[in-house]
Amino acid sequence: MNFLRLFLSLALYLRCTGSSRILAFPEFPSHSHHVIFNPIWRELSLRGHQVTVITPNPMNDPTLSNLTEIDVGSAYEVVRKKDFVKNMAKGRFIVKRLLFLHKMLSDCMEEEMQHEEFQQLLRLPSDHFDLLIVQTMHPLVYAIGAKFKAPIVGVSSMGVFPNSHDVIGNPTHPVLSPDFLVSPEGDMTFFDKIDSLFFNIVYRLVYHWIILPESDATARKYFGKDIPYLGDIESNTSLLLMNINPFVHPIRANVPAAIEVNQLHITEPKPLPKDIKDFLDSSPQGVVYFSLGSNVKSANLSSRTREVIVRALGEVPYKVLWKWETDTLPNKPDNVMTRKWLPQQDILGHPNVKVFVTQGGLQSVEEAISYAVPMVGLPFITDQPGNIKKITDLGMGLGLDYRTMSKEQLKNAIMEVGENSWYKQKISDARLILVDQPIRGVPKAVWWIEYIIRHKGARHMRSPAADMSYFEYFMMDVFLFLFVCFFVIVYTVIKMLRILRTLFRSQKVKVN
Ligand SMILES: *[C@@H]1O[C@H](CO)[C@@H](O)[C@H](O)[C@H]1NC(C)=O
Ligand SMILES: *[C@@H]1O[C@H](CO)[C@@H](O)[C@H](O)[C@H]1NC(C)=O
Ligand SMILES: CC(=O)N[C@H]1CO[C@H](CO)[C@@H](O)[C@@H]1O
Repeated sequence: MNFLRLFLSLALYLRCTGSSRILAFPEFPSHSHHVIFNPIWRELSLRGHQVTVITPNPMNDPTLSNLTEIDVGSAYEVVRKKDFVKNMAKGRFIVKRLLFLHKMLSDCMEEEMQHEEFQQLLRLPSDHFDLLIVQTMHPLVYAIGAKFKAPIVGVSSMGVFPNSHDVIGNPTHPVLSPDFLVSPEGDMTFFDKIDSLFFNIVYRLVYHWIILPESDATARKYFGKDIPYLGDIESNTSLLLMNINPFVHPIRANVPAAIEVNQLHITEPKPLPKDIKDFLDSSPQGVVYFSLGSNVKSANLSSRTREVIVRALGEVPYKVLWKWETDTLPNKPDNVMTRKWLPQQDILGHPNVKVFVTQGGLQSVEEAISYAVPMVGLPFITDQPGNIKKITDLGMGLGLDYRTMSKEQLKNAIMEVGENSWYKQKISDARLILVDQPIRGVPKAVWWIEYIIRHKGARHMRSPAADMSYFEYFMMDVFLFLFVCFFVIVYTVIKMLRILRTLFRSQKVKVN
């Protein structure tokens, strides 16, 4: 029976959904997000769909003849001007961070929507696309749903905010599934629980009273006065595809329309460029691979932090490959080689790489697990501190605070992770679990996207919770009723007892 079902679903996957027209709007100008999304656009186009993507990170691959990319990379300038890393740093008041992100993304998308090619898109007939795919970072993207009448799929390169869970009726329990911006990793203290509950309430107030109405007003500037309310378009979301890693993200309950995928960007290792291959091959004593990802620039570290790192790396008995974004690294030790860009996965796949020093972004962590390279984490923003805490708890590496660490601490952490085989064992075990899945990330995401097209939005799997008010969802009507019943009963019983007592007394008096 199971075998038959497997065969049927495979047959459905192989059977072409036909060639559908898909419009995708992954709006956020951040390289690490598009590393996750681009393989999905590629695969959809290879399967014969006509895919149009409005993206700040186009692949520009001429062999993908069914893929049209509208390059809105100019939005990166908006992010650069806003000092994203500093403004999203942990410790800042959560409402301030949310409003900063809202303003920044709103400005980015206005920049993107003024694009000539975007404007041309709006001249197409409203039934031109069979499916819309949006990144669920900001409600302004739902404006394309005002123009094009088609089912909507939300995608996220990490967890999603409570509003995206709400529109498909996915539970957001503040203790069981705390938000990734709160991210009290592991066991929550009593105050973490209060913090998480507070976030759940405050987020919704900010979203529904400020972010959504403001975005709705902006959308009307570009899409006309008569469009439906943005929140109503968002509420029509058919499916949510979340990039969730089973090790760093908490296990959570999901409704059928919430699909977890991972390893979307993991590829087979490719041959390395010659200079890097020679460097790695000639280092049997081990190599430290150092990269702080694409948002945090190594070259923009404070000079104190940079000096600490340079001196620690100079003292380890390994060679070091450092993703360093300028031409010269001051006081560069002899065992260190720098490059402005490095093919990270292919390097992590090299057997001589012993330790990965990382900022702890989700993609980097997933690559480290996929190639079983233990980590030393120097987290900076958003989900990075939480990811590194998780990695440390699971024994897959160690974490340090880059602001306060000393040269000795960094050196010791690298030596410990490099020499103690326990870390390597732990991450190798994790790797076996990560890759043991019935279907890999990209085919799974594509299967679900085509499912939504085949079943025209798949309303049949919409959770009833998606269309309930908070009042109904939390059964306040039921509790209110029971509460009233309880008081009526208690009141009646007390009254009756009083009457009985009076009767009893009056009888006593008579007897006397
Ligand atoms: C483009 O789509 C057609 C079907 O619409 C398909 O036959 C072809 O293989 C696709 N080509 C590429 C390069 O993806
Ligand atoms: C939501 O979807 C339904 C069914 O597909 C459609 O009739 C309705 O117009 C949509 N509402 C909005 C606000 O887009
Ligand atoms: C390499 C790099 O990103 N350098 C940047 C560091 O930050 C300053 C301003 O904060 C920029 O002007 C540099 O371009």
